[in-house]
Amino acid sequence: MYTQALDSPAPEARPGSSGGQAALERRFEERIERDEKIEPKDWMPDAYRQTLIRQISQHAHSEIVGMLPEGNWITRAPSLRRKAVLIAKVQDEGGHGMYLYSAAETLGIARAELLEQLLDGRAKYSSIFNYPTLTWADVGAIGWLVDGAAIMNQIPICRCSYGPYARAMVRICKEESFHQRQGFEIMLALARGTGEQRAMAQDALNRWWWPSIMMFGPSDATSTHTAQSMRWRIKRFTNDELRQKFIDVTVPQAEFLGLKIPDPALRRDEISQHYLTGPIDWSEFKAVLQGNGPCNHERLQARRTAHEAGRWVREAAAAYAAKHGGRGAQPRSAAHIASPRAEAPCHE
Ligand code: FAQ
Repeated sequence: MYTQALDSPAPEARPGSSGGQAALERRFEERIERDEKIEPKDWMPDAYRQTLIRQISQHAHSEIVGMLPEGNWITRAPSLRRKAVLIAKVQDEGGHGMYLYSAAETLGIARAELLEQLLDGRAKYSSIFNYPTLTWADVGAIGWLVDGAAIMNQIPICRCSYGPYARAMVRICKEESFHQRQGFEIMLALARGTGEQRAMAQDALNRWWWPSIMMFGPSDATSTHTAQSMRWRIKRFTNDELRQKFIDVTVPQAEFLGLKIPDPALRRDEISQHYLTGPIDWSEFKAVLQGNGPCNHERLQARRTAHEAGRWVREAAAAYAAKHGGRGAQPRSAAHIASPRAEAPCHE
């Protein structure tokens, strides 16, 4: 799937040669400086590899867990058209997870190990997916706000220094853009609907606004990884920069919908030309990251149940592969398909 150019280091840069490590590091830094893509078979510092595995796998887990809140509404979509669109969207998110697991695998970690980290609670996934979808308007709010935030964060990752991650992100961003529009269109329909529908849209905005703002991660002052990831050009903007871009784009959209952002302190600063929000409640963010959000338990439980429900598929695929002398006893594609949802409803 990926172009894997062999990086043949100059003789003095070969591991084991005198000064080899330092020369390899220098060469790597120079390539980053020249904005070259680092490919899977190229030499890279272990910390760079580990940072990518961490970020890409958290991203992959987010896509897969992110199927759950909206998947919850497929059977209750208000029309056949809405249902078809929602099925396609949720399926896209599953696809994004698959590309991202593939990209992580190019760094030398097995998908099974990444899934184990998710299922036993060691791995993080985006805080946003630990909130419940209480009404149909939440499906609109997720598309509009959550996919909107995801695009803002992910477009710069198309220029990330690691080739497979950057390339995976190109297609993902195109699909996220469709997702954002379908969400906005749902919100528009509700905002132009009956008083009850408008109230539903407003309620969804009230509940999803702050969690969407928090999706961008901790403030720059407290972010652990931003400085190094910016140096390595994995991240191109800081968490606060992206958060601000999202706020600036989204506030006028809420105005267009005739909805009110749930922040009494929100104001436009004429000097900086930015919308400034009131303080973010980071204690809520921390609680969600520590597993104490409204749906953390249900989300993980749903993934564990689905994984168990898919066991027979993995076993059947492995037996088939062994019988036909195929790719071995553990074919990846069948072993790690995101199985259909079988979850507790998380008060949704
Ligand atoms: N939730 O030092 P930083 C989507 C963790 S996909 C949970 O700032 P970094 C599509 C962070 O991992 C949404 N944990 O870290 C969709 C780190 O923990 P660690 C996911 C968070 O990596 C839409 C610690 O806090 N998108 O929505 C969060 O430099 C609709 C310190 O943070 C991506 O993954 C959080 N919100 O920056 C699907 C994009 N924020 O590892 C379905 C790629 C931070 O030290 C429906 N990822 N943490 O234990 C990134 O851009 C970055 O990883 C950030 C975090 C910006 C998320």
